[in-house]
Amino acid sequence: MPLPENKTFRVQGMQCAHCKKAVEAMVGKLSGVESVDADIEAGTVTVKYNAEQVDTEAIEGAIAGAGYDMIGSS
Ligand SMILES: [Cu+2]
Repeated sequence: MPLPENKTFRVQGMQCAHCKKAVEAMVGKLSGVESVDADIEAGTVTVKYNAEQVDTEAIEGAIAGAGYDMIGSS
């Protein structure tokens, strides 16, 4: 088993607990995603995932699908 990767995405437009839940639910649906933590204050979404099952494009797509704009990642 490969070690899970961690990536932090900078996301614009998350403002409340509902936004946090929406993003976490959308990203959490992807198979291969082990955990998601959206931080409203920081404007970041930290995702732990298995890179053999899911890629950053799919994660970015899920964040966009929840209605938020990605402004970068690290
Ligand atoms: Cu909200």
